[in-house]
Amino acid sequence: MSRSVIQKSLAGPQYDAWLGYLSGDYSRQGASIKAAPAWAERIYAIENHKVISTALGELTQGLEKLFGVKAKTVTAANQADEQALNAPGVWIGTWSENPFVAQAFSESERAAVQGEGYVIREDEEQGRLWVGAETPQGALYATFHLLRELVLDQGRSSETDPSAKKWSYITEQPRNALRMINQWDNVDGSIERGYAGESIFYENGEFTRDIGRIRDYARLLASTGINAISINNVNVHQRETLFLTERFLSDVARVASEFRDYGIRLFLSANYASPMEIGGLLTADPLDEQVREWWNIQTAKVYAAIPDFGGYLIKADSENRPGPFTYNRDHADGANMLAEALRPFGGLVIWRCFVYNCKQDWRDRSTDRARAAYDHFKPLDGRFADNVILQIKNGPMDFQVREAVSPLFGAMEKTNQVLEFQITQEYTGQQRHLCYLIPQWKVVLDFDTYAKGQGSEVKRIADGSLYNRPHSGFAAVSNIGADACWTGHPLAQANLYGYGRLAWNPELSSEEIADEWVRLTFGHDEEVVGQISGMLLNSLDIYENYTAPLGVGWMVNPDHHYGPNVDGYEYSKWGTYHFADCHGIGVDRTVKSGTGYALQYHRENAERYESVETCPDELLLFFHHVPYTHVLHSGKTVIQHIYDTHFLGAEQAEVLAETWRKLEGKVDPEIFEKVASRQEDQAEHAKEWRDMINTYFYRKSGIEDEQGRTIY
Ligand code: GCV
Repeated sequence: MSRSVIQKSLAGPQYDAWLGYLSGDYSRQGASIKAAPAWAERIYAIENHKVISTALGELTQGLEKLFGVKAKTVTAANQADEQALNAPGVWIGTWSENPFVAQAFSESERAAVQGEGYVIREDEEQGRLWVGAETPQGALYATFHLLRELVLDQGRSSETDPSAKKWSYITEQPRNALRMINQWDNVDGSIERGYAGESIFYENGEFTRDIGRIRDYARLLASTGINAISINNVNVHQRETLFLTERFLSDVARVASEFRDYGIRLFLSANYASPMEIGGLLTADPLDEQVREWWNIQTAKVYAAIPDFGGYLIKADSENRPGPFTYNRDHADGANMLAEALRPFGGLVIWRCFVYNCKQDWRDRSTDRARAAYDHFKPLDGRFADNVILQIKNGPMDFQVREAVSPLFGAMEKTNQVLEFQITQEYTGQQRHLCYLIPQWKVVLDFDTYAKGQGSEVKRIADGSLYNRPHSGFAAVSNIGADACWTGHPLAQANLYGYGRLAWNPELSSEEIADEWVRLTFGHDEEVVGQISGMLLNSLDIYENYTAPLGVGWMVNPDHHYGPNVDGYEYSKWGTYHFADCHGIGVDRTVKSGTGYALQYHRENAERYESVETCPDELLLFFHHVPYTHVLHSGKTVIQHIYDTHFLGAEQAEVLAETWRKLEGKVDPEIFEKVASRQEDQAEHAKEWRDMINTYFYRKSGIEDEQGRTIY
């Protein structure tokens, strides 16, 4: 079956995700749809710009789905015939190209929003609404914001809710300049760490012909505020290396054009060894003239095909990928070479800091993977070109359910940085378990690094304000694939949605995002909203409860990373250890007796983590090796904590399944079935986790459970 046939059959609530505008039979339940506002009868978008046309299309479609009204559209093409310039309507445009919109706002209102920011104002009496921005992208984001508020409005009662009609006056400015998605898709159609089917971008070694699905993805992303995407895996294999060449550039350009319509800039992951693998050179030494020239020429070809190309995302000297180390050069040498090639075109190098020795010898107790990124990159602060951005994972290990925050945040004041999250649930249940990740990301964003004293939170480093950096923002690994609901588990859509919303505004709370997403996706039935939001908000704690305890991480099966295996990584070549034996467990990362990692933080945090007395319980085993009888701040011993959380987590997973079952008949039946079957699996799998972990630690420690529950 060809993709376009599949796509037609995909239409429906799962596929619409949060952009259904309450058009499904089930999402209408609980909402008494109000009358369409007077302005909804006509949309004026007279600017000749693709992104403005997109905004016009989105608004027309959204209003029709929500209110059933088909607005008349006034564009440059039919403006002259339009007599009713003073009639009720909505005006969308930019200050410079649309004088009607510009006139509707005062100078100070206009000055208050730049770039992708926007203002919306309604004149209720005249039945008019203005949507204005400095750029077309701003106008598009405003359009999605307006539609979102209109949908949310259907669940608000204007008599009782003072916050009703939040769209009458809106002014917004994104906090982060770069709000990026990374696809880990391979051209053979597979996705590294993908849990939602095959790639929507590629099949059988070629770009897909189903550009419609890519466009639909672009609109989902843009609706949350995403403005950049890299479309291939950071592990760039042989065939993808050719994306920079004539063999694939026209395909890349086709995809770029779909994203461009939605204000999203396209990037490629590039293979550091390209000059050798496809350029016929004998070296990829960043200081070699021929190598530099090769990148200059090849980059110019990319820009000839895609004039607004974003730049290169690079994973180098990491997990066996090539990089400058081969030539005794460092990351700054490598990144700056690419920066030089991209600079004439305004392009960026996004260089990942996920660099560590993946073959640590178990006898070597001083090497610590957690230290690696800081040790490699901190000494290079100030050496990177101004169009290089370092991309730093949220934690120093690898997207575990709980780990410390990367100490690189706050360590490099002269370097552009973006914060990398993982939306795809590699270590957090692979979209078979429910795990709403926003609360995890909030912990990272709100973490105070003390880099410039109190108030130096990670979110202020990510947004560039703490060090006044020209480039900064968020990046995250996508969780979508060709699955009908995009994300395998329908509720995992909330993570994609929430990522975009947080990248736009990191002050939003997990609760606000959950409430928004549930209402947009499922409608306003209060029981549905309450139960699903509750499931989302509890899910991270539940997952943490039955998996690796107290921040130690990694107790998964090596390679595919699904399911419990306490010693999987303890006895493998990868060197990620928990050091559990019959006496105790945990990694000593203190300065006093361990790897010294704790000292990578600024004093306030370094001291807090160094001492077992002040280290927070949830990270105890990340920083300390302690006996099982060690008493936590909670008053429990480590071993009793392990038993209790694992029994509790398995019970809670069962409750998630039960809660969902009660929603039968209240949500779309296909979504219902899909979630129900995943929740059943999760409940079963949580028991397996519980038993494996409890049994392991019972047998190691020989200590009985205080409550005498079954431990094998
Ligand atoms: C794309 C982890 C994952 C790898 C991934 C890597 C990375 O190690 O398991 O699949 O590779 O992170 O972020 O580069």
